[in-house]
Amino acid sequence: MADSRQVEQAYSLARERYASLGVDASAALENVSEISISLQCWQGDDVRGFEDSGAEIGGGLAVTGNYPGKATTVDELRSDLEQAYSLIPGSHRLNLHACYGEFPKRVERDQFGVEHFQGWIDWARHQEVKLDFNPTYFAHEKAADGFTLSHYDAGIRSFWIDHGIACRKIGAAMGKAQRSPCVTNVWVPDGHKDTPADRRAPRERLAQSLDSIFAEKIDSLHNLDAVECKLFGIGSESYVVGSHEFYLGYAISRNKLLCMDSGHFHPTEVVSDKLSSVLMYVPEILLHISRGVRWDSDHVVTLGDELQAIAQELIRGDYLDRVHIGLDFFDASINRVAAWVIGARNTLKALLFALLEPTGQLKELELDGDFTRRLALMEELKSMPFGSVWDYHCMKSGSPVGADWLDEVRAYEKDVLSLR
Ligand code: RNT
Ligand code: ZN
Repeated sequence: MADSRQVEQAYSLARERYASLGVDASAALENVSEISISLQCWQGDDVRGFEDSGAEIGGGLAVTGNYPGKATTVDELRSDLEQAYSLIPGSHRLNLHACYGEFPKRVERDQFGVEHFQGWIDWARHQEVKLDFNPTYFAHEKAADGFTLSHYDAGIRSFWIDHGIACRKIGAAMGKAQRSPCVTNVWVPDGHKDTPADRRAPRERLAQSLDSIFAEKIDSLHNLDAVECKLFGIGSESYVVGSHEFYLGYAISRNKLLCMDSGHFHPTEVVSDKLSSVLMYVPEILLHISRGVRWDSDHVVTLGDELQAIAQELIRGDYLDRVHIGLDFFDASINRVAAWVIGARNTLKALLFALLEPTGQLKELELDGDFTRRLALMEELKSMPFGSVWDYHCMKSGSPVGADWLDEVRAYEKDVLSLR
């Protein structure tokens, strides 16, 4: 267990060091406490959901690993989430997928209603967690050939359009109940494994389908629509209908949020560099913080260069009020609760680190043309006593300090997960 006196002392020294750079560490702590991260429900059960459709996950989403203890019921998933939230400083959101509704019997996706999510809405109110939402366009026989909203068959398209319409209404009901807009994010797997003969028609159909889904005006205090692009998926290596250019254009022309997943671009392309461009033209952004490894986009988020760069952009550009931060990874090879905690704590660490930067000073150096000092200072910042500020933040937020959280996950594993 961390010694609270030591944590306090280390913080007080760190605060002085930051003050000498003109950085107010306690203001940074206040700011980071205000940031909510939307935890992806699907990390808890390997993207299975409770729908019992019998279909394989598909859509190019692949979860590997068979670590014991995954949630198989809604109560288990909620209990795992509660455990995760208790180990992450601050108050955070939950990103639900439509296939995680509570269905008394098989309900078709175009028939999903608020009643199937009332249990989640009640749980969320009780937990003081706010909800975000996603229609589920995969793991279904009508998505088995890899196409949904851009399908050539009008009947299949209209089924998926109706699913999208139903989900927007559910999102709006969540947003209304929680007095905070629910971000409802559309991601479709549509694409071709091999070179298509027609790249144009599916894109035109996707835009039309989306227009039909978004036709009804919904109060933005209740629901915000986001659309998520992707470069390629497993099985859609040659062509993804909803590419970055497609959705960037769509979001700008329809005034929608663009969802940028940090694992959905070319390996040397980075979301951090796109934020300030995209935010010139779209009102708000949804981030799916993820970690790409070679061809896979969904590894547990670590505190790496790109995560830090994204956080720095959000702070340097003063974008926090226009950016919704969600996590998107699924790893079944390690303890699933630990995966959430690691990814969420790292995202918060990156944000706190960025908040502890003397941004004004760096920008001045830049204007003065003193790029030498700009680089020197940026590098020196990396060895400032950031960890002491983070530890203090965890302690003050009633969250475990350092790796102490892992002891709690281990105890939970022994008492709960291993009995499943
Ligand atoms: C898939 C997208 C999408 C999904 C979730 C489960 O490549 O990133 O966000 O991960 O909808
Ligand atoms: Zn994503």
